[in-house]
Amino acid sequence: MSETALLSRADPQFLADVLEGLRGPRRAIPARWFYDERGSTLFDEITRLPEYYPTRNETALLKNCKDALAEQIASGGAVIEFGAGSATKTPLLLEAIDPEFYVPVDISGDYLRNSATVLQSRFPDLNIIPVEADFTQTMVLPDNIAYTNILGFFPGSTIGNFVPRSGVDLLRHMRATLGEGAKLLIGFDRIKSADVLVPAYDDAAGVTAAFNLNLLHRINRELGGDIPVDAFLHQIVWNDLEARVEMHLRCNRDIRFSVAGVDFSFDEGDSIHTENSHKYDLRSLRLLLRSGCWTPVAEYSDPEDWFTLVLAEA
Ligand code: AVI
Repeated sequence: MSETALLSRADPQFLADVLEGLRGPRRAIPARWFYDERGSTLFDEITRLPEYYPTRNETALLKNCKDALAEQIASGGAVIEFGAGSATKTPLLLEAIDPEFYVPVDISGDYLRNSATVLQSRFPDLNIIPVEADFTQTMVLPDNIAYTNILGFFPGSTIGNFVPRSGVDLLRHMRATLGEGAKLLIGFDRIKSADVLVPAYDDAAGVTAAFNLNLLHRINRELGGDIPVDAFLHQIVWNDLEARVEMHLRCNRDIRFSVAGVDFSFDEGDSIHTENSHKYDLRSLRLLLRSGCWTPVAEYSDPEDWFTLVLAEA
């Protein structure tokens, strides 16, 4: 396929973010572009790695606080999940609170519809209404659902992938989408020793490295790039000041390459910042929620205080 034909099919926002992000001196590409088909498969693998505790701990926490959640949240309402839903965590919530409607919202339509089909076979009586939309913006919910007892569900500590200012905006958009009287159940990964945090993002099997490097393969494939992927190394930094794990792609030699006909040159040691994963203490997560117009009403943490689920009210 010619470069013009390839670029005419490319996502214009991806192209703009990459061209802007590769310009120095502080190179950075938004983490949302990790999730093409290969990236989503690799992320699924990450969630099963021995070093990646967040999924395991949050799942165990959901199991343990099922009864407490059922006391706080009336059954027969609607669950709006921000994201396509996980095969393990979503069923636990649905079993606990028995809603009438389940509305998963995700930008990736195929992924969304596939997981909705799997879930429907497990919950045949549940009304599942997948919505293909960008949940980082305020959106209109489908008009055929009951607007009483709305619960937003945002697990996985995905909030941590947003810098605090964007996290506040995101929470405010969720508040506007869900409306007055809604509740939100949201997961936060807690601050802990760098000896635990760093391996969770730099696993021995190299799956997270492949996930990070896949971004460069995606750029080459979708934007007609010729980045020498083998010149980049996966690098993890615990940034204590910002309380976040950072992922970078560090260049190990001087290189030149082009993307969409634009030339770039990198020196040895230059890097591209590809992801932030913020971690929280109780004060910082409460402050974030309040700044986002949500009032925390209950907090559930695991025995190690590694992960916290917060129920908040609009
Ligand atoms: C999706 N998100 C919450 C993951 C995280 O832990 O920040 C993404 C991830 N990146 C590398 N490993 C997992």
